[in-house]
Amino acid sequence: SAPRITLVGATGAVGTTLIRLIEERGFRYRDVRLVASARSAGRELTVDGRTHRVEALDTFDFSTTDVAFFSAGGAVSRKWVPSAVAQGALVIDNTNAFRMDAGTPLVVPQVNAAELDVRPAGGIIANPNCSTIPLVRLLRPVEERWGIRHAVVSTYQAASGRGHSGLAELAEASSITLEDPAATPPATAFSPALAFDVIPFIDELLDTGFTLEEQKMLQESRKILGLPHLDVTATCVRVPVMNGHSEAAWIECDDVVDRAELIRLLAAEPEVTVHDQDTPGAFPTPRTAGNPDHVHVGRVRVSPRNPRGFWLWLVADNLRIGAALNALQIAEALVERGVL
Ligand code: A2P
Ligand code: 11C
Repeated sequence: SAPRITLVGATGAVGTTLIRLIEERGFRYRDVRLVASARSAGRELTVDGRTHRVEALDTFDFSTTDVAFFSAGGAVSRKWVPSAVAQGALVIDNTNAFRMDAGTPLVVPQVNAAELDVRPAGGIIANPNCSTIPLVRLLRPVEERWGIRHAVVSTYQAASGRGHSGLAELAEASSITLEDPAATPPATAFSPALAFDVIPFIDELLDTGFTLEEQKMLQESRKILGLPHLDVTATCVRVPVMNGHSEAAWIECDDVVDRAELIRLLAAEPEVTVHDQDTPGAFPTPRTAGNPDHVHVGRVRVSPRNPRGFWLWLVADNLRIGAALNALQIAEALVERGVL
């Protein structure tokens, strides 16, 4: 019968997106529980037309949960996922807490769904970072057809990657700056303030000089694609966009790439729209891309000087494709396989 599900971080940017997707996709469940911090306990949220009270995580019992979606940040997952697993729940974790653990499958269903054929012994399935997911969905068919020598990526990441507080801070800082361009708006979620600026720094700094966000793109891509030597290097940049991450990628292959074939290949991927397939010069943007459940591609250009390499531009809804939708598609695949 349908699983009993629990959403941890239900009041957050990813959690509320997950609720909408459960409704839109008609995901079947026997029971749904909504969990957040003690601050939100008692708040009422609606799922499929029914009102549910939010429960506090620190007193929550997972023994009647079949699958728990965690999207309340890495620290919350590190603290509470082990006890949820010990109480018998299968956890789909949206954070960076367990992704690179050897026993934890890191899954993008369009790429490595075979990882979902059996229940993982550790009880955790990790959902990759929101910049990694759309990239690997496009790298996979390219790797299979031409082999990838390396990929160089710059990201243009939206405020919603920092959750509700990032969205609120960008809105507030924008209106303060419009009123007075010399003002110093609050800069807590982002530093400096994101309004009318771009910030080449996301997550924490590592000894290598790269940020953790940039390292995630390399390590997670290798793990998901099963290519431990894949060369991906990234610069991750926060831009003053409310929602929707973009990426510019240069991908160099082992063999010469044919643009028409490349476009056909990408367009044939599930839930991918190539904007310059039929309309030359057409491109997606975070606001105009269209179907938020697709990865959007444009500006596909094979280099005339090095036809083994090409550029593309991609846009993907980071709260959906990059987080809640990927997590729900993992759950759907588990149900389809009878694992859940
Ligand atoms: P709350 O709304 O009670 O603070 P966002 O990514 O939009 O910032 O959302 C973060 C989500 O994680 C929210 O649902 C938030 O709940 C939840 N959360 C944050 N800290 C904790 C915590 N210590 N325990 C449980 N849930 C938490
Ligand atoms: C951002 N990518 O845009 C981050 C959010 O590792 O799951 C997700 C962080 C993560 O800020």
